[in-house]
Amino acid sequence: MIVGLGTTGLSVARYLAARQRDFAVVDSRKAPPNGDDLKRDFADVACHFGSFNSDWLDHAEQLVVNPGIAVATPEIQQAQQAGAEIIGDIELFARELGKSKPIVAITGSNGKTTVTTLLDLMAKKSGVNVATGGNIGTPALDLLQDDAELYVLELSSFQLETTRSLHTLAAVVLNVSEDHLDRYDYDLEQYARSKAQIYRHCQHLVCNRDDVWSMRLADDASDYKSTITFGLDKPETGHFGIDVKDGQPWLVKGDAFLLPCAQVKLAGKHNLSNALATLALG
Ligand code: UMA
Repeated sequence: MIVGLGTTGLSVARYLAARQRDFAVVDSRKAPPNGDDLKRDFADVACHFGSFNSDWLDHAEQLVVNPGIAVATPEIQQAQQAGAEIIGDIELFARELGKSKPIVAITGSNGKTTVTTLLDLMAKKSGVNVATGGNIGTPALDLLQDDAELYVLELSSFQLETTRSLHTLAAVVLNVSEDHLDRYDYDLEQYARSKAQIYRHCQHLVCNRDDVWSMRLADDASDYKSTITFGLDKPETGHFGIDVKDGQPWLVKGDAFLLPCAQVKLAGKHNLSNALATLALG
């Protein structure tokens, strides 16, 4: 059962249809975004618009919930109690790819689109056939058509809430600040913990020395190969930061000087941090 259409729900419909899986769609809006596309491309698929049809949800085996809909929604909770598995589109993506391709995942309250875009450009400049999407625009499942060498995903806390099996080569929680707290009972800890999912099956954790939550969530992770940190101070060997040469600040890795900060074309200290995060992921 696809719960909530939008761009995500439509990508899930395409994915399931391509694999000859049976599905239906519910959306609590009478005229949901992409409703016409669904009816045009999947004329035979059962859909119910205007409410979360509990009759349908309670009989579903699996709900693929749109990130715009809280899992705490009573009808979804009731379906879970009736035995339905609750997942999201990123979980389907993760189950499809398994460990077959390298995936880099990026989350954080601020800067995730910048870091995702920079990493995408960095991979392209290096000649890597990269597919980039997720919260940034192209829904993750649509990226599978590209058969890329590398997948780069921007993930929101909403997407991470319904993801359990994503195996990443590298992942980062850039920072955690008060955002979207209405979906987390105004509890920062609960919001931060949803982001920690990104480190669950990650080989190389990247975390931000200047952000308490990023460091704490990485500390709590288990089963990984390495941790690489970034921050705006002078780093230890193997980590990323800023050091001074001839009176000028540079982006550095350990004691290797990489690029004068003045040459970073994005303005602001936060973008030096974003550039360092990208280098660490790269
Ligand atoms: N719906 C219901 N009942 C509800 C709420 C929503 O039925 O109570 C339905 C709506 O009618 C709609 C669907 O659920 O059909 C939700 O549509 P949407 O536009 O919110 O979602 P999508 O188009 O699928 O877009 C989502 C992300 N949106 C959210 O997480 C809110 C997009 O991130 C993302 O680009 C897209 O998937 C592809 O992966 C946008 C965003 O604002 C940019 N993200 C937040 C952020 O960056 O802060 C998290």
